[in-house]
Amino acid sequence: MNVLLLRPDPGNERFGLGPFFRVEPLGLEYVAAALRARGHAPTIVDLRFGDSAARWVRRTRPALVGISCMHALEYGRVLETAREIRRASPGTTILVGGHAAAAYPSPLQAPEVDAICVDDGEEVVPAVADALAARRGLGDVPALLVRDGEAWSATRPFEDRTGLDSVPLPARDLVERHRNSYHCLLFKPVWLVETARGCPFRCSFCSVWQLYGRSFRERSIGAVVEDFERVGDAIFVADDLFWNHPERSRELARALLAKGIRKRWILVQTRTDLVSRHADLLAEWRPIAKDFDIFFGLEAASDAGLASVTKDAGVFASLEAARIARELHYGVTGNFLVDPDWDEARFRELWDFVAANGFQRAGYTILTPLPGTELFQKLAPVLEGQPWWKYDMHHVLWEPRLGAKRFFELYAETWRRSILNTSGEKSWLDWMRQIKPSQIPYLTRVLARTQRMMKAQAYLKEHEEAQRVSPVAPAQAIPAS
Ligand code: B12
Ligand SMILES: C[S@@+](CC[C@H](N)C(=O)[O-])C[C@H]1O[C@@H](n2cnc3c(N)ncnc32)[C@H](O)[C@@H]1O
Ligand code: SF4
Repeated sequence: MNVLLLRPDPGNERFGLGPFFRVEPLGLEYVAAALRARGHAPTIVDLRFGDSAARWVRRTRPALVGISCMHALEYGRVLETAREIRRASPGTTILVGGHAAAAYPSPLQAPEVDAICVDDGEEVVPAVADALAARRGLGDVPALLVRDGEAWSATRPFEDRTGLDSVPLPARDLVERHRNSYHCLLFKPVWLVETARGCPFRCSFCSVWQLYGRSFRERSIGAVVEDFERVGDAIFVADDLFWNHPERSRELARALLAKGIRKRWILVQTRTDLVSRHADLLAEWRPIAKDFDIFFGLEAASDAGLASVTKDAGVFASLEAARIARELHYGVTGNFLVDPDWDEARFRELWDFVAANGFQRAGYTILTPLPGTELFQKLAPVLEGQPWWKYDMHHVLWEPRLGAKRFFELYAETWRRSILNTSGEKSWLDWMRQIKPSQIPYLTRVLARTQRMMKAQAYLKEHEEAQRVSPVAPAQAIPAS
């Protein structure tokens, strides 16, 4: 059966990581590999590159279209894409899945969607395709919400989480035509690789552990080594918590080294306390890439700030992790949270911490209650009516304590302290010296877009426009704890 898998254009990449991290739809590639293994014929289209969903429907004549919804900010665009497909091919079954769809499916329960996958896709999507091919209903396929007219019903959940080795390698060939467009700042093209899925920690703002029930699953060493061998020399590792299992990570490093695998660049995400306890493990991994960056959830400038988001690690771990990583010549990058509840002193505390500890390579996100989290549930009455496109961590969803104008002035000032500010510590010329001349136009475009994050007016303009349609609740509406 022909199956069309779509990665929609999120439509809101004006702030945040979107413009300078554009990576392949790896989830769809695993789903496609699973479909092939069952004899189906998948096509993947990345709509961020201007393709039209309707044109691909006419071209591939699919019986099933799968649309991925990874981020909450994409709900609106996913529904628009579903409507476009429905118009182009009314008889095609439309299935939606991905992180945000599974974590909080209700915004997608609309007439233009036929089913929503509320778990991983490797087992579910082939089972949907098999059921459609056999003209059976979807009631026997696990982990779905299925629409019947206006009513939605849930099918049985999985008894066990899908083992990652059930689909050892993703169908990367299906996105190869986009390869030269996938990039992460200085590196282009890049490949996205997954070695493990999930996280056992419990940070209050994070949707990952809440979706996966704090589980952590690993791919076998053999599968990861093979994937590393097949991809190019710049790798973004998708895992939320790299090095989580030190023995397995050590074994993986040794297996990669034994095969002679070396990369130009690797980026991994991990926790500060993990790194602060495992300097030896970082030493074993270091030779695998010429440039090796770590993205830490630094979150806050004080132990109290970290405790308030249940980070279960203190500032000492942040400083130790940075020290160890720098000594081993890793690039230390990370992210801090900015809370709309802050007063001026909290901003200054963060600026001082960043300056004192050299964290200029960090980014800053506005604390956002993500759908599917307890925080979202708690704040549901305050959030009512806020449009999903604002869930990009650079908009406010209720009135900040300092008022929107002052808050965004201080937020923009915070971003001006990052190395992405081309009028700051690292100039445009410093950036250009790091790349090949042929990449100058691309990096110039990306950096130019990024400068919006340093301008209070850019945030305020969007905030005021949104206020006219969906005003935010006052700061006093936020529950005290
Ligand atoms: C890679 C990634 C990105 C990439 C984009 C990747 C892409 N191709 O589009 C980049 C770096 C650009 C990015 C940006 C952002 N991201 Co992001 N991202 C991730 C990350 C780390 C990995 C996703 C991944 O590829 N996993 C591996 C694959 C194999 O798994 P998967 O995608 O989940 O796919 C499986 C299932 O979901 C399902 N599935 C997937 N698609 C489909 C489709 C159908 C039809 C079906 C049935 C099933 C299905 O099957 C797959 C196999 O089981 C996740 C973390 C996570 N755990 O999800 C965060 C994550 C999704 N991102 C997040 C955030 C917050 C952001 C940003 C807002 C960050 C920022 N500061 O700006 C921006 C938003 C960008 C934008 N404007 O669109 C949050 C999402 C929060 C939310 N609920 O909205 C996450 C969960 C990270 C976190 N810890 O908070 N991101
Ligand atoms: C850097 S990675 C985390 C790496 C690693 N798992 C850790 O926790 O250290 C993801 C970061 O995105 C930011 N983030 C995730 N969910 C968020 C939310 N709901 N609001 C604001 N920022 C968020 C946090 O700073 C989080 O650390
Ligand atoms: S922020 Fe990081 S450590 Fe915390 S729960 Fe999410 S993935 Fe795990």
